[in-house]
Amino acid sequence: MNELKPIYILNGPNLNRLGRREPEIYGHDTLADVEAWCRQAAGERPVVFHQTNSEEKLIDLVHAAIDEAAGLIINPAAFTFTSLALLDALKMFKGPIIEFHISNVHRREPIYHRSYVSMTATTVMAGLGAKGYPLAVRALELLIAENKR
Ligand code: DHK
Repeated sequence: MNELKPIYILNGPNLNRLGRREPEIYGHDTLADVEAWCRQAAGERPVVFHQTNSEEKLIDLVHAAIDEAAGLIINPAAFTFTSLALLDALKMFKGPIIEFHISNVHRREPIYHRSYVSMTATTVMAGLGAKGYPLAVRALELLIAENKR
């Protein structure tokens, strides 16, 4: 019986098209590739991995994480910059939160420069590309071990 609490890895709108969506920005790897890399990086720790284009569903997934996850990696995509409801949900999460972006949002258009999620995230990772996701899993393990929020 695995005693380790799961980590949640949540992805927001349009990331279901990763690999086919603006590959010059987001690359050619798919979300299925990302999920496989994350599960490998997590080792024995269970991973709950989701993508949704719905703000309501993303918030429901954060609520599920509140009740059972040791830590959370979230790429909220466009909801990063628009959703106070998502911010309010994330504030309830007691474990470490890594806000993750494939691209360096700070080097892009100004509309991508103000993140509501950063107001509660433990740390932000941006610009590493899709191959940064497994690095975020390893970083989250460190934050969990340090009981960092
Ligand atoms: C993904 C998106 O879909 C955009 O809305 C963000 C983020 C950037 C990313 O780099 O993963 O602006």
